[in-house]
Amino acid sequence: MIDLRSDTVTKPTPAMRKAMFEAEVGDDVYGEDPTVNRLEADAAAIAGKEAALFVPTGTMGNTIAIKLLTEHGQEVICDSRAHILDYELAMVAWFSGCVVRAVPTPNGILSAEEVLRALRPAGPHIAPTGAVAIEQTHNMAGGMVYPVSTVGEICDAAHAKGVRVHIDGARIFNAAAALGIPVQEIAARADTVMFCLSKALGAPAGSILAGPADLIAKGRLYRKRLGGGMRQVGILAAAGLIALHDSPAKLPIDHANAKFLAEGLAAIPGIQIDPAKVATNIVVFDIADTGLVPAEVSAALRQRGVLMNAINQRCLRAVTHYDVDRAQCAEALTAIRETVAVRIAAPKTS
Ligand code: TLP
Repeated sequence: MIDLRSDTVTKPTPAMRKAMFEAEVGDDVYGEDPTVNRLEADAAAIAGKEAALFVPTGTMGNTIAIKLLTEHGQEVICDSRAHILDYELAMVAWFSGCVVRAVPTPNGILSAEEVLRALRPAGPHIAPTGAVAIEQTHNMAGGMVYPVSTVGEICDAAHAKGVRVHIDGARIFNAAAALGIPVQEIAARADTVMFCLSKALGAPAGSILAGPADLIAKGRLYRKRLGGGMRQVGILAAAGLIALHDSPAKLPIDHANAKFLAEGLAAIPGIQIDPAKVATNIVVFDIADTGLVPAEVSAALRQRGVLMNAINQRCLRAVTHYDVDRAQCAEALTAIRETVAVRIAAPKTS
């Protein structure tokens, strides 16, 4: 199978498996797992924040961040296709008692002006804004990257109104690779940042939430409350350390493969995609003009050994990662080309 459904499907590398086998461990709920402690210290330094917390998933990291930055009965501003809105089981409402103020954007990237327009002060009828969340890179918008200046402008605008900013940086290392700058430069003015070790960086599980020491200390308690106190989890942190230190340098290969896929897709009749906009490892393409629906194409591709998810009524998403090489991307392109061509060639029955 050529699995382009997500970079979450990456398998741990031999180096990760070896490190997991040899990991020194302790009870992390007592703060006694030396490997977790090392991972959290290194992650905080890389994020440029005072402290970091190892959490099982990106969803838990985002959930804790929103809880830390808001009070019950507030609003959280994000763009209308944000992961925290569409794919985290309404955690903003469930754990933090807030509602989302979704701002539609053409490409997933908010501007400071849009954030300022959406910000709501307290009033007799109004739930005030508690936090702003931005997604770097933006998943459903095709791995779009926020320019670092825009991140800074949004943070400054929000802070001027007393509102804090969280970065859902599940793929912030992809953004850093695309921008050619360190992660800490992207996250510098945000209050909290979450990033995943388990996606393109390849760890089997685990994410990081980084921010000021007092918030992260409180976040540790929320993690426990959510059932995320994981005991001898240095086994996973050992893989996380390799993900953190060794994997980022390899991301440009995934990005080049995504660009290759996008260019190949753009040449297929009926498929809409602008390869110039593909800057990281996510390729979202529109197949509406082929007359097929994405779920059908996804099912047909599966028959040919290629896995890709339909993400709405028009689009499929392909995500490149280190377990899919250039030759497999070329095979995937052939499979798509032939799947779509069969339909275009077939006479319409209705
Ligand atoms: N994204 C997954 C699916 O949930 C859609 C994927 O395959 O891309 N923030 C962003 C921007 C994400 O893309 C994801 C996962 C998360 C948070 C949540 O991470 P996990 O899966 O570790 O909870």
